[in-house]
Amino acid sequence: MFKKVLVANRGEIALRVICACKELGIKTVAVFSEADRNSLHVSFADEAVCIGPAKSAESYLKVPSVISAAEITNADAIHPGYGFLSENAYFAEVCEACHIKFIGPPPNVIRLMGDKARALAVMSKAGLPVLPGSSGIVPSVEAANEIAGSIGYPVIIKASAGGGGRGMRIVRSREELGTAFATAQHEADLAFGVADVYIERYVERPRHIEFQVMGDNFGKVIHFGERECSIQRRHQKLLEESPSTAISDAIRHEMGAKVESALSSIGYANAGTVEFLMDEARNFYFMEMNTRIQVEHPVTEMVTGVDLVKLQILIAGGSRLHFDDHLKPRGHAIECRINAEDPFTHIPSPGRVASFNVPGGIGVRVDTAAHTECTISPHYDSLIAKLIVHANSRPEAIRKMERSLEMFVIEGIKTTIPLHQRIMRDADFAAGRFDTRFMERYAE
Ligand code: MV4
Repeated sequence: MFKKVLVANRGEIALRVICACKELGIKTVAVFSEADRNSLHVSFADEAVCIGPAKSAESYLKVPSVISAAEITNADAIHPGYGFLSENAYFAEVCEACHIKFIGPPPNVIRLMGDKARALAVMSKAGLPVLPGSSGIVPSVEAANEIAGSIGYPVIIKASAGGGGRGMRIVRSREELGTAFATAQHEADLAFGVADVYIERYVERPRHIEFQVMGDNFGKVIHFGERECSIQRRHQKLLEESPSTAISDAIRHEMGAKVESALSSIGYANAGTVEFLMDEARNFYFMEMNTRIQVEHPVTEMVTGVDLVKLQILIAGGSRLHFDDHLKPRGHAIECRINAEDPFTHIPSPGRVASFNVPGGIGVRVDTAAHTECTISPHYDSLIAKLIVHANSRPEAIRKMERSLEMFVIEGIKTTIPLHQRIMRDADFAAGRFDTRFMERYAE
């Protein structure tokens, strides 16, 4: 096993990885920017290296600085967390070249999944259901016209280098297609430096359901069930839960088996998430794959009882997956993302946290690196805590979340706590009646 792991991240996820290392008896190295000198991930790591100024591009995103920190401290592996360098295939290659284990999938798999059009084609061939579409990049407006005509309107144009909702265009008629195609290509080029786009049938009111997977380096891939992520706003998830109210044991079993076989056929290893759209008839369509541990991984941990971050480290160190074929989810877990922002305008609210009091009790988990008197920096994303509850049933989990939100006291900055309190009291949410447009009702 590794002797020392460098954690190439900050905030709650850096602390989460440090916790996993401590439990495995592995030493840790934190890296930090000048803005994060007094952060908890720095205090709790065995060693810490300053890698640059506050700006991410000059610190957490800077490959030579992170690699140098690993070399200097003699770390034998790097855990990238989520965001920053976690899905950078080049970074994973540099780690490999420097004989530092990258705790994640192989670089070629990261690169494949980063190319959304290619990922779709490969996953379709590997047996996952996909929407009718261009099956690859659309070279011209003439080709776009022909494809859209044969799929039928509405269609959606997506940037192949995109993901997470950036660079998409919905097209409702033939008349709109020419302009939409040109605009989509232009926006893709501006945002990602690659103009490639693809087309698929547009699903009006989808749910976003994703499967957690883990693969070892011996060809075995296991799924850990699904997460329901439809409660989001502007492509930012607000709340996630597992299991989804829209999935039966039979469907989970069927989709899980498809996901496992598709991923083992491409040599997938380590943690990953396969995202699906579900339409109103409850058909699944593969959308994209994330090749990292995700923000919302704790809901899966709570219902499966598996520490996914420890498992990532063990697998990267050469361990085999040795689970019985079917992990059955136990009870119900919900996660609320507590962001430092105005709950109703979505404007960031960085600053000094005057007081910070976390809820506790049975089935209540708080993943955070915040504390009383800490400062939320405007330089990074606004997530300050994840509040996760686990109970025997969904109604009990909702009640537990309500009381935990009430007992979560954060003063000095605005947070999304009041927004989550409204969702917990929503009759449609309680009934499991929602899709990705659920939050539009709170728009005013
Ligand atoms: C779609 C779609 C409807 N039809 N694709 C948004 C994020 C990006 N990964 C893909 N997205 C969507 N793709 C087709 N063919 C609707 C969305 C979408 C969405 C998806 C998941 C979660 C929230 C969403 C919010 C708006 C649109």
